[in-house]
Amino acid sequence: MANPLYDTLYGSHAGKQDVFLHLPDGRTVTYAAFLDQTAQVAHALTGMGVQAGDRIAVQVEKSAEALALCAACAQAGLIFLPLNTAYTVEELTYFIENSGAALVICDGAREGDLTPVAERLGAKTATLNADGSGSLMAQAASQPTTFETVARSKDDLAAFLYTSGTTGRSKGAMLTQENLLSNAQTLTQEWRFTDQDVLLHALPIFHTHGLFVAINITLMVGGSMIFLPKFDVDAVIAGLPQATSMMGVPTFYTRLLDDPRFTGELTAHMRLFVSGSAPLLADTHVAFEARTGHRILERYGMTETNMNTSNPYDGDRRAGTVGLPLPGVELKITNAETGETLPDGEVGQIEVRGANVFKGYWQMPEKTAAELRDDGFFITGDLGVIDADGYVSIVGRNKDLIISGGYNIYPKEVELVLDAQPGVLESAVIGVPHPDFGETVLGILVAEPGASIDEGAVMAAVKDGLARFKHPRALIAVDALPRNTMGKVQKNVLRDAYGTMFT
Ligand code: MCA
Ligand code: AMP
Repeated sequence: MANPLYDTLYGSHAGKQDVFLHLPDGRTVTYAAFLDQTAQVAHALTGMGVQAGDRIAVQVEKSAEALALCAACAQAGLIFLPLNTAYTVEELTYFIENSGAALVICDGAREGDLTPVAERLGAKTATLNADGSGSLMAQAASQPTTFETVARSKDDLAAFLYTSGTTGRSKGAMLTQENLLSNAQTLTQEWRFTDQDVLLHALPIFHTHGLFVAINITLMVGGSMIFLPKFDVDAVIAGLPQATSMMGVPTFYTRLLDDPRFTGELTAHMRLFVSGSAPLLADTHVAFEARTGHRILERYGMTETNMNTSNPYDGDRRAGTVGLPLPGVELKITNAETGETLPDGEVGQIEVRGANVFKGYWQMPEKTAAELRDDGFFITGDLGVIDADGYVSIVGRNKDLIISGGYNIYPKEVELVLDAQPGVLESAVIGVPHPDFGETVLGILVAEPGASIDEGAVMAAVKDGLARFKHPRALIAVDALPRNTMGKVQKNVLRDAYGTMFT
């Protein structure tokens, strides 16, 4: 029975004794051992009563077992729904409810909080801890090491990834097997990956970058990964001499440049550094080359589209640009009001079309229709320009979004929490430049007439409701928010006023 995602990325490595994962404790996991464990996890999952097409919500730390869980979902035809480990119970409740997840897999530390929520919403729970312990692997351990792969087609859904929206409500982006496979195939070729590659993996595995771009490319070619639990400068510096390639957000590269141990000699074995998820400053690009001799390859993607553009592997990697549309991806710049295509050299909204583009937002037909045109073009919300050589530069955003250290924060979601606090009349949340995270979150508050705002209480409420990376790093009280004649808050005025707070 065919299942393109499983067969291509996983089944093709059956029986191989080559190393797939190098783990921080010195252990290695071969492809054969990984696939045995994948089959056991698939049995454990189906033993809990889940069926092909069910959503499996997963909030667990990064581990080899977490990867086996992802692979097991592919083998059993389940929809993998990874969730940021920073999300609060309040945030998770929304994702479980909205997705209609049949099973929630979480860290043991979260079990007490999440089990009642899952039960209320009709989902089962199981645990998976950072060290691989927990009820999921306990059930998997006694299962057979082969599992009959569930038949799926390339148009079947493989994953839901939630992305926040301008209204504050997160949307589940539905990704098919074809979306993931086509992009992995393209990137493998464009970036010249082979089974000799050793990818230093320090990204989280609940987002497209760390989960699909990095891991699926490795699986596509049968390469290996130095699989670090998170980005830690010491661990990355220790791993680089054994690695050939690394993918990261700009913060990874600025943190490495801040360390004198990061030198050309240390990176002599490397052939490729990829950056994405947030703008890489041209200064960082230049400093990186001066220090190491390597030119970072910057690419541009989105949760809804996987990767859209990339600087060339062999040609000119231009600082400040995100390169050229990938083969199979059509990209155009349009007028945001009329939707008309603009000539090269003019700034407009970026639209993309291709096998990489998602199938829409789960149970949100209006939002899908607003962003995904009937002809298949997806309106990214990014503003860009194409130069005479076809290179794309992102020059701004047509969406109110902050990207901090590669994590997206939609100001509306934070504003809704701030506005609900006693004494707060209204708020505006803006992103301001930050030396480490690129941008960081600032909350501007206006008090109700005669009221005073208890900042400690406001921050406590924020902490209860929102993941840490969304928290304002400072709150500023003002008498009134600047507004234009239409009454719209002028965030650019606020950004001008407070833009240098952290630099
Ligand atoms: C951690 N904190 C953050 C962030 N990360 N705050 C704001 N922004 C962040 N990104 C919090 C921590 O909880 C901590 O809070 C404090 O900030 C400082 O933590 P620190 O130890 O410095 O952080 P860290 O644990 O080292 O993490 C920073 C990081 C990490 C390594 C940059 O955020 C990261 O791995 N980012 C990658 C995100 C990513 O993969 N994005 C891809 C999205 P406290 O001080 O209270 O303890 S996919 C995507 O965007 C598309 C498809 C694409 O194109 O790729
Ligand atoms: P997400 O919703 O997490 O998938 O984030 C996607 C957004 O990240 C895009 O719409 C862009 O705004 C931004 N992004 C991704 N890669 C880059 C890049 N190389 N340069 C600038 N912005 C980027």
